[in-house]
Amino acid sequence: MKKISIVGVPMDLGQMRRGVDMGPSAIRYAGIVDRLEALNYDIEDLGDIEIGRPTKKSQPGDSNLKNLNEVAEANEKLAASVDNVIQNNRFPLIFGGDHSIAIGTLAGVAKHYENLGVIWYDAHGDLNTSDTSPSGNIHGMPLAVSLGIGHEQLVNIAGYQPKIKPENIVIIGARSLDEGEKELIREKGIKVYTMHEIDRMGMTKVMEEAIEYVSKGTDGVHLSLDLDGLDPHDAPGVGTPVLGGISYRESHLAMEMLAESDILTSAEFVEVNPILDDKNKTATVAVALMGSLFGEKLK
Ligand code: B3U
Ligand code: MN
Ligand code: MN
Repeated sequence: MKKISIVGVPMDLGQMRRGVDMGPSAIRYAGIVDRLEALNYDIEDLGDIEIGRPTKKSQPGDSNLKNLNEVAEANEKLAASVDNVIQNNRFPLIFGGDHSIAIGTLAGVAKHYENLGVIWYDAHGDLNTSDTSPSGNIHGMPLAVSLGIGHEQLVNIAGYQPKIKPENIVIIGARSLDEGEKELIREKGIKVYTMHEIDRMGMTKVMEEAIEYVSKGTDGVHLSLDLDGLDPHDAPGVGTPVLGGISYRESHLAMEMLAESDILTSAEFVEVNPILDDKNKTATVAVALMGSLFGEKLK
């Protein structure tokens, strides 16, 4: 796929640390368009989805979910935009924003596939529901929502559900899973490579297996990369850093292996928070990883 459309989602309402709404700007500032154009892609930057500001109505009485209405509304708009990109035969590349935007991305993408594979690169499982969430933050829920589990307002975005199937998902880099998430992983048989497996097997083997796993029986593969999947040393500008993460080097390798496999049909990079960052390091890391993901080579 040589034509890429960029969509920014400047949303920070799926969690409580302000600043992640500036993620799309930071990634653009770090040079993503030039970087991809240098690889001969036809790049179209569609700009940013408009995000509402929270009001008193944001938390309806029946729900503990924070900013539910605004998050749902933004994700409806994002889903429509992503749907349009794919209808135009272009590759959707989405910049967050907090990870709750994956609800809209997947709603727009999964319409086009019977069996969408998903690679979830993250320190967290993002498999909480209103019942299991310790925080009420929707960025801890998008994977569950996309499986059809969660608040109906989120689950039904774009008018259908579920978006994805548990057997088509692989989580990579997990090291902070809540009890309810672990239960769901067991119940649904979701494939997870925690840091334990990455350390034991090495990233090469993990990615070989993961690529094979998500390609089997699927007709498209989405990469959802949460920058907190990386170690906070390499990606400090994230809202919920967790020690002991995937290194910059391992992440490059993972992106290069994905490039070689040529399986991806859409991708998103989320949770870049320039306010918490060290001189735009995390956005720069995101851009470097996208360089590898889209085929940059050293020789
Ligand atoms: N699992 C916790 C924390 C969390 C999830 N995603 C991030 N943090 N980035 C929660 O609030 O659901
Ligand atoms: Mn996440
Ligand atoms: Mn995370």
